[in-house]
Amino acid sequence: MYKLFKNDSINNFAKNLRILTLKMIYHGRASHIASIFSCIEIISVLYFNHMNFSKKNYQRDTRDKFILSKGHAGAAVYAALALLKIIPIKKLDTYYKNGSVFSGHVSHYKVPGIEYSTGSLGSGIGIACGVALASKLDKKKSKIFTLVGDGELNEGSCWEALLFANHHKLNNLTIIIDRNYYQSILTTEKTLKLNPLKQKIKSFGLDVFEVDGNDTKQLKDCLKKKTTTTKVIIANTIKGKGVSFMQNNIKWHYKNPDREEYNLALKELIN
Ligand SMILES: Cc1ncc(C[n+]2csc(CCOP(=O)(O)OP(=O)(O)O)c2C)c(N)n1
Repeated sequence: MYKLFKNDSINNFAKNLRILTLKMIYHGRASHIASIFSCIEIISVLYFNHMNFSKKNYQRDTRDKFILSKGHAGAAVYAALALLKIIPIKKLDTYYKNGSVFSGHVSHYKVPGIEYSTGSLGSGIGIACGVALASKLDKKKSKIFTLVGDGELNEGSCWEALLFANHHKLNNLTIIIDRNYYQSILTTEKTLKLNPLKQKIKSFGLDVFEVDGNDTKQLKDCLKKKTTTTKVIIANTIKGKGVSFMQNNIKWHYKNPDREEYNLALKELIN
């Protein structure tokens, strides 16, 4: 049923993630396809390349941990876990359906490989800080990663977490901001201005980098950099990336594709 690319490179992993998540969203009659497409390269680099996380070690204490703070993009993480063979790919067919464990906002309940349930924006980043501090106190080698939406930064709890991260010099923590400049119904700058974002976060003492967040090479190189405090990566992305009519078109935050839109999108992703 799932005709996919050979899973032998980050770029193919990313292509497969877009195809799988499009199918999940379409068949589940769910939302947030543009939010998912925005961060596909970020999720791909983390799971395919950077994190010490695999089918072999995902239950071990030494694994790296990923907490999706923008929980509405959960389909991308479920699909990544399926590509890593941690969950059966066929099970993705139940996504967002009654009785399924694969809810629209990411959930760890009965889903192996998911660290924490999120969806209430502004919560995952603080949780990631706590996990990183605990890991440091326990002298564990695990690295902790969290992915936050830019609109999510409207939540004050995110800024409290940034203060906490630098106070404890959590250099085992990387915070990636999916900077696509959109939130649910407007741009971030029209809703609650964030710019100059880099300077704001720098002023908290954190090590801030800016990359093209849809470029796997730039993400890989940036993730490798060593820092003495928490690393924050502002990943400039395109909301809806990969499907021409969804890119930077805010209606795709919530809209579910109809059959014609689904077929058009799939055609673009397969070619
Ligand atoms: C506390 C809270 N308020 C509102 C929502 C509803 N909501 C879901 S996604 C979203 C917009 C998020 O925008 P952003 O963080 O920029 O993520 P994007 O989808 O653009 O990647 C909102 C308001 C929520 N999930 N949690």
